[in-house]
Amino acid sequence: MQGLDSESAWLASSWRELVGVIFASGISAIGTSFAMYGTSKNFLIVSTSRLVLNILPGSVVASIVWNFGDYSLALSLVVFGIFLASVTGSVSYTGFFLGARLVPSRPILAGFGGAVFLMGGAVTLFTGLFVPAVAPTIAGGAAMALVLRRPVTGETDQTTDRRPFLKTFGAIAGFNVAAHVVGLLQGRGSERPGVDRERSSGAQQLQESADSRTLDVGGMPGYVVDTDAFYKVDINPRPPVVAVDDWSLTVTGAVESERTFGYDDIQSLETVHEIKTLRCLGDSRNGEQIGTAVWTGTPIMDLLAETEPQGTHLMLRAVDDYYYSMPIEMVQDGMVAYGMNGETLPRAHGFPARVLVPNRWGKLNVKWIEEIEVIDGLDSGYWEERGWDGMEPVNTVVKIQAANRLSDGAVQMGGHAYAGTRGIERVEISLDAGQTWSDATLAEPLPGSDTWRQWKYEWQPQESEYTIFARATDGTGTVQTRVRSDPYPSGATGWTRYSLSVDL
Ligand SMILES: Nc1nc2c(c(=O)[nH]1)N[C@H]1C(S)=C(S)[C@@H](COP(=O)(O)O)O[C@H]1N2
Ligand SMILES: [Mo]
Repeated sequence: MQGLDSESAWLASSWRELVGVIFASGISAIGTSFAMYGTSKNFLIVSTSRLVLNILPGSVVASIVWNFGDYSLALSLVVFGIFLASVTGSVSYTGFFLGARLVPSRPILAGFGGAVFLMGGAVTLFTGLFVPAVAPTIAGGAAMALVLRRPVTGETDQTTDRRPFLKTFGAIAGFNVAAHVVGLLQGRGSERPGVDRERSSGAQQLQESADSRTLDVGGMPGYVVDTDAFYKVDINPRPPVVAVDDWSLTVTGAVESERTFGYDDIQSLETVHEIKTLRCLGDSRNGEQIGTAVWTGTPIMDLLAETEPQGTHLMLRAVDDYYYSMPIEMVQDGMVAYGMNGETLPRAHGFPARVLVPNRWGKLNVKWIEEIEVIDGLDSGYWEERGWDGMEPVNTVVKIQAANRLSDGAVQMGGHAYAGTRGIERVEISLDAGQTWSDATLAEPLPGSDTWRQWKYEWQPQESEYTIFARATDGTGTVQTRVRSDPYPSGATGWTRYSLSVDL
């Protein structure tokens, strides 16, 4: 009897119990990690998702980031949460089992030790983070020891048998809720500083000039897009939370003197404001991964000049381990931005600071920048490692972003066209699938050399079904190619097609 007792005291006695124990342990580990690190890069889910993205093939990563990134934050947390809880829970159960088997006289203590040892080792091994692994590991191991400690005998009546078990689970659930509250509060603790009035007034002027050039078309993004509506693409399940006091931007590598700039140092350099468009390399012809904002920051060359760079290229590195290398001349007119649309740069867009690179795809505009290394020769970049291409200037594209019916029965379409610093000279619309073309009305260009251009087109419909094409001519006089290609690997090409049904 005694033998059976002590044996069943450290083993789950049914499948249901086993699953419960595994999840209690796994979730406790995640909860503790969240309480300690919020959504910084040491949070177990963040480091695991990074690890998983590093293992998966590039095309899968792209579709996860582009289809699920940011929008289904909750989903990715739940999916990674369940995955991670079952893995860490299983690992600690195995550790517990082995520990208890090795020292049958003290099964709980030895089991706890085994769980912590195995899970701590696994977490450290997989995430490369030792310190952040310790606390969650202990919490996970403790949860397991707690649940498996319940008195179990073969003879006890089921109902009385279950109570301590439920109590323990209740306590663990309570602990996890508390841990999550602490984690949420943590993120809130690191506030973002505001922007002073003088600085925001420069941005305000650009915003007003954009507003004054806006065409009267309902239902499309602004000539300057609202911050909330601005697309987001990143490799993180949640944007990293960076505290300004802990943050700095260091210029290293082939320089006369390395320099580290704090948040205030960067703000004390020359301030510039610029309207600039960003478009993701993964954006499809009429996709929505494009936007234009007023950016505030300091010219990146000013910052580099202080270090007297000796190399020809840069490697930009970010808090989330994202990186891109590029020739220095590509950032000749680039900036380190800390403001967006007159406000402090939002976390999702790279707070405390991001780099803006003119005329190139969004991927080069590294957010949460923390190191600029001066190097000799081109190294690689995050998406290049995953099979993507596209260090070239952006492709020409026309976005059809609104189709309205006016009170006189006319159809009105509108949108934006973008060709980087080449600019947009003409947008044409075909209502007959590309046989004949008419010019759309263009808005006055935005002030700024790397911006999209707004257009609209109106006509009285004669038919109930239209297959519409839109194409642009860039500032060099080149008509956009009609050859259609997918975003992978070097950006979408071709005329934008749009099917429209009209009630006559
Ligand atoms: N650190 C970091 N920078 C990043 C990314 C990222 O995942 N991490 N994504 C890049 C990509 S692919 C694009 S298209 C742009 C998107 O910028 P946005 O989210 O501000 O629109 O940021 C780029 N900079
Ligand atoms: Mo991108």
